[in-house]
Amino acid sequence: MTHISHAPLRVALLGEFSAGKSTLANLLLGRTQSPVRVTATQMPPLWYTFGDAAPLRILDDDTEEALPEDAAHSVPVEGTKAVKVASDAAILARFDLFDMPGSSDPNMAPDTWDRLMPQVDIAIWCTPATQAWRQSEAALWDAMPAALQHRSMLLLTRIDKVSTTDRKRVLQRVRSETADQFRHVLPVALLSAQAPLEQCEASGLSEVMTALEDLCTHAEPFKAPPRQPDRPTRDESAPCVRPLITNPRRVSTLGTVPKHRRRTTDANALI
Ligand SMILES: Nc1nc2c(ncn2[C@@H]2O[C@H](COP(=O)(O)OP(=O)(O)O)[C@@H](O)[C@H]2O)c(=O)[nH]1
Ligand SMILES: [Mg+2]
Repeated sequence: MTHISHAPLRVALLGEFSAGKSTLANLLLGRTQSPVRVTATQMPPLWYTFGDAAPLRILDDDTEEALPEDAAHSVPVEGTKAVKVASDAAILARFDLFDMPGSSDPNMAPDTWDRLMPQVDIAIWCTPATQAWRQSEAALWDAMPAALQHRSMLLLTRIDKVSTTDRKRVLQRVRSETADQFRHVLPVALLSAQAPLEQCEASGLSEVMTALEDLCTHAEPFKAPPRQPDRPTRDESAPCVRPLITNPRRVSTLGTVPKHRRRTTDANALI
């Protein structure tokens, strides 16, 4: 029996289809492990954890099935709670990472989120800046426990697709609408983050990493995690004191979200 509850911290990437979750997962992992897709596809949650074990399919009843090395991305969604992929990516020494299916994905089993969300310590919600924070997203996030909301951040991805003049406006609107529901609300251009250094500087990823560090520092795991004998290399005694990235390009002080709260409908959610 496997319970997805043993990691010191569990970070979930949430949001609707094509919001940039898998792109961000790959940036955090420092390698392409999550499939980045332009069309809707059925994917169970991908659970990245530190180690070198073979991939596992975690079934709905928590039993495990070993998978061939190359089969992690071709597992049927039906009956699958998550696919657990071990990796030696540095970031996984700090937390386990869940690349979740899109919240709007009609192929996603309705209880996929219900089963995993209670075991998530930190959420990073990705919303495309071009149609940021739709009513469907707000409704889902409203239903999340306040404790999780306060340990989470909202990323306005695809900020590169918004004109410079509109960026401030969309950021202000979303910060206002989500007041007190996220600890950080930040814009990011995830594709630029893969580009040469000058564009990386402008991508916003450095601020995202600083905010993630802050979330890790302030987040206490929901449940005291028992030590896992099969994971001896993770420093579980001090999971949040080392920097998330060894060479952050820029560190900034993050503003607080405004107290005022306003809600718009999908119709006027565009910038
Ligand atoms: N221009 C731009 N494209 C992005 C950004 N983030 C993701 N994309 C693209 O959006 C598409 C969907 O990304 P993906 O990570 O698969 O989204 P997911 O469905 O949320 O996992 C891919 O073609 C990405 O290259 C961004 O910040 N800017
Ligand atoms: Mg994806």
